[in-house]
Amino acid sequence: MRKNFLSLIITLLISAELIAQNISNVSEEESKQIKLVNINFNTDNKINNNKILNDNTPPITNILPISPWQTQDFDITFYDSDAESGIQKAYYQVIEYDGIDWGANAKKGFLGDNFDAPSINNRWNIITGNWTQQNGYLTHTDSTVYKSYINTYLNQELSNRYLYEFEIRILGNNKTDKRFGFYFFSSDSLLENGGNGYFIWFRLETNKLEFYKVTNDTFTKTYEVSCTINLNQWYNIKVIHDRIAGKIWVYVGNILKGAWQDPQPYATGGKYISLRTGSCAAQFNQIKAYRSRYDNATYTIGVGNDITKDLRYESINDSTVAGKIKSIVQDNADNLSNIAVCDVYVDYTPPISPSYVWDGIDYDLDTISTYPITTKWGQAQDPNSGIHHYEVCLGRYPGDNSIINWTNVGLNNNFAFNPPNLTYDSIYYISVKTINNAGLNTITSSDGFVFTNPFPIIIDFSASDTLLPLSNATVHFFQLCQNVNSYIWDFGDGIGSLEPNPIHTYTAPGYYTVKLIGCNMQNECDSLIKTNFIHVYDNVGIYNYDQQKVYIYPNPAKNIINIISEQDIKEILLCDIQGHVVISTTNSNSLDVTNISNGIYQCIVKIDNKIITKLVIIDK
Ligand SMILES: [Ca+2]
Ligand SMILES: [Ca+2]
Ligand SMILES: [Ca+2]
Ligand SMILES: [Ca+2]
Repeated sequence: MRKNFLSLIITLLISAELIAQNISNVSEEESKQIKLVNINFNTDNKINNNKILNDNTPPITNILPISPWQTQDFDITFYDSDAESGIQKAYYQVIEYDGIDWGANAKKGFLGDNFDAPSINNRWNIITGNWTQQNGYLTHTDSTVYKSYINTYLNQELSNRYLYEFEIRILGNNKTDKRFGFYFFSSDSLLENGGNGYFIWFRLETNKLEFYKVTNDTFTKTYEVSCTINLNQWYNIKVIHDRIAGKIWVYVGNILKGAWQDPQPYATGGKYISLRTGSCAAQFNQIKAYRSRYDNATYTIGVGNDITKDLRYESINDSTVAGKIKSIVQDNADNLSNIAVCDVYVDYTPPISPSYVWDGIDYDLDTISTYPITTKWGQAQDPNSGIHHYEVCLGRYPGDNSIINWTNVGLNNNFAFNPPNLTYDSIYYISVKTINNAGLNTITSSDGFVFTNPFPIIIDFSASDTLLPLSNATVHFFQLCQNVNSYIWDFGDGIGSLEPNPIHTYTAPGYYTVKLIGCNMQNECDSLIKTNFIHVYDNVGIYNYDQQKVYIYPNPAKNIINIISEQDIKEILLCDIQGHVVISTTNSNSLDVTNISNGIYQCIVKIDNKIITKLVIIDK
């Protein structure tokens, strides 16, 4: 027995290879599967006389679990097995939930409608009859309509086989003239019989299941078998169509009722399917279309807002599936498996940013000078998968994590950084990464803050006098710094000091630029330069100034000596070295020395009850 079976299989494989080579329009994707199909078709009797006849055990299909959330195209792996006759064909379906209704991407060869929405989905074209959708069913309500039908687009050329499934209940009291049908692989949506294609037809009155082929909208009955359909009873109908081999299988309640093979199949042109009733009211539920696939294979499921994708919609919240992948397989004895289902949650959009990210905990700061660096941000949202956690970092530009790396803070909305020493007067940014439950993230940054020294170095200084006679050119310098504790003075004459408040005596007339460098405990320093800050003049000099703030200029003088005082000048006397008055004036601010000969004179200025004496040089 075993030997016979093995030799049979070898014979089959050889003949199958020859047959497969002769088939045109075999899709690349499933050419391997076509060989198996032909083994089955060409050896039905032989196989039925052998082991496969005894296979009444359904095959098994499973879908390998996937991660809960999908954000992009992903792979799904099917495990299929049949211990008796082996897998003949495997099928899968991808359906999607748009937030209102379940459906599928018909361009990808999938169909799914549970008829649960409040009204008929616009994927359906009502051609004739009175169709409505209520109580979770698509219903044809009028038993007086002789022909009613509704159709929808479905790309039926992507896989070699399609498996169509729907549930139906015929309503009524008698079977007279009552019938229903299913059209598939139709080339035309408007022609009454679909142009080119196939259909099956159940006649309740005669208890027949009929197979038809349609050519140029003219149908021909090709095959029929007995099949009893009771009134007011739900039936599950499955139709498998192999567009390459031309074979059609019809199951009622998972029992194969009949099969027929078109010797000249339409391999292409399948664009529509249609549900039909004749002279009956009927309820339809859960229509589906599966595509064939390799068994025990991995397939990529497309995810995204694009017509080329299988799953185009995102989950409407974190507990609602966006799609389902289903699998069903057929063994070589035409037993069908149970349907395996895999739920898919979809989120392909990153979270919506927090409304704010603050530098600071109570409001946004633009300068910060103390540690820790705190931050707070608004609640982020993801309408699909929800927020999983936040991460925060500190860096030199938005999104940069070079100062403090991304830190997971769970669902907290605030954080405090204790960074290593930040550089004073540099700008820093806090960034928050919001990660949704699907793993997508959005990075939102603060508008930055400048880190400033809490104890800034400020350099300033003054001097006891800045205009001094050479004979008494001793200056007491005073530091006016803040946050400085060491000093480096440069008096501008090549001499310096480390004293905070040094006293320095200049030894030559001139203008001196004074510089002070101040440093803090961290040896951070700043400096201030006052150019020509100290003026030391020669004693016989030039320009005089006393405690009463009396100025005499120019000095030396040629024609006029001017005296400036904040108080009224009563009298000015000019005396020679011997003390003789050579010229005088009253109630005037100037003295005419045009006629005075060159020399050194004493100028005596009387202000109120005070007398101020200055040396003046007349030099013409
Ligand atoms: Ca089996
Ligand atoms: Ca339903
Ligand atoms: Ca999202
Ligand atoms: Ca800020």
